[in-house]
Amino acid sequence: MRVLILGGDGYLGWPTAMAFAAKGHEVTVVDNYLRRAIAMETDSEALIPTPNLQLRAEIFKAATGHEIDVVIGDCCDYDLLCDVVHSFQPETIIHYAEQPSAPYSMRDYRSARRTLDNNLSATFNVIWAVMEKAPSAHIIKLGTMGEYGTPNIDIEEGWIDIEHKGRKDRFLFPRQAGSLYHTTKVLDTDMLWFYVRTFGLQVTDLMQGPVYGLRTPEADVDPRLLPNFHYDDIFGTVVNRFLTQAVAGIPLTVYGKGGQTRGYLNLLDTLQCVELAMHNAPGAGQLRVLNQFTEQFSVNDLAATVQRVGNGMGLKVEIQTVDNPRKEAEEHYYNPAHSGLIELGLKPHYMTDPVVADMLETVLHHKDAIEPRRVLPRVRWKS
Ligand code: USQ
Repeated sequence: MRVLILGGDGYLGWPTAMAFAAKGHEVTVVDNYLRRAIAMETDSEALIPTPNLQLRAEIFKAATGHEIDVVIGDCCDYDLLCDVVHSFQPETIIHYAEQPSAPYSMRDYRSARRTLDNNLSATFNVIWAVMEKAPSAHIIKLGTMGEYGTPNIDIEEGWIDIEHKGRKDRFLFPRQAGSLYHTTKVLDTDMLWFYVRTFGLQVTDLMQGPVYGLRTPEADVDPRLLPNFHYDDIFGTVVNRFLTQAVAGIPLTVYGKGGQTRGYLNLLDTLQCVELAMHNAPGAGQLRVLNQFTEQFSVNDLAATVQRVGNGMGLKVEIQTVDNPRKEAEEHYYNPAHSGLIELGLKPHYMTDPVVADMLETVLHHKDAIEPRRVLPRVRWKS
């Protein structure tokens, strides 16, 4: 298949590009290095330096013989995106091209504005580029489980049947996000659903939980092919942060009571899920929503796991309670459905102790590069 990956420099974009190229697909990636720029501006650079996209594509080709075409450009530039879609004629477009950090979106006016403008413009341009240049392309959009928030009822897979005053209808599941970043994903979903039902696009919206991990079979070929791995408060997700803190001897930063529960998944499973979505396109005029995670933990559960495994490896892992910089429920009901991807064939990689130990080993190789000043939260939701 011809696969266009938007946001190909990202934590998910680059491993996806390699995995798909290695399977023989024709892959083009687009990225404007927004995350790298924000990381530099906010002193949040990744633990492991990653070469730029062109260089990584060259290293990958030399090691495996597979090509990845690289376009450096901004998906908010409609002419650029249209040109790429027109000339490449993708059958699948995987849209990761968004500012992915909740804390960055809550930092100040400029960061909020940039998140809103980037995320909504990119999605709007993808929709229009498909309608104008490749109307049968399947858009796979990376959404987030955070769109749903933490309601006091079971979370369904995208849709809910509601009976009201004796009549029934089906609606997108109610969503109440906890950051502006997550809210942009809610708005993306609404916009996609409008264009799907009105103009017959075909879209899969993946509601993904926090992802952890580094290693993929393709990255094992050369360490320069590893995905970017952040441990800072802006781009680092909780598992990657705890692993790095454990290695650096910094007590694990549990925000508030630590009962915040989310659905997590291994990077390897993100790759599987996106591939399953690609091979099971929903058909014209359909918005399919899949909840993309494999197991759920509270922050306290995660801290205990990293502490147990880290101590078993001779690290001295402590846990601290940090005043929660976010506005979120710290103890709550959480029961989201997630059978759709399993039914499509997902074989989960669970967070076993050996998996955690392997990630700690990788981080240990980069221990000297850890900058403790990037660890404690620098952005607060409330003043
Ligand atoms: N947390 C801590 N300590 C930390 C960091 C985080 O207790 O040092 C807590 C947070 O308060 C939150 C939970 O861990 O309750 C998850 O935080 P996170 O930073 O790992 O995840 P989040 O900000 O929600 O965002 C990440 C990705 C985002 C993706 C989302 C999926 O950055 O792109 O959409 O995970 S989800 O969380 O399901 O919305």
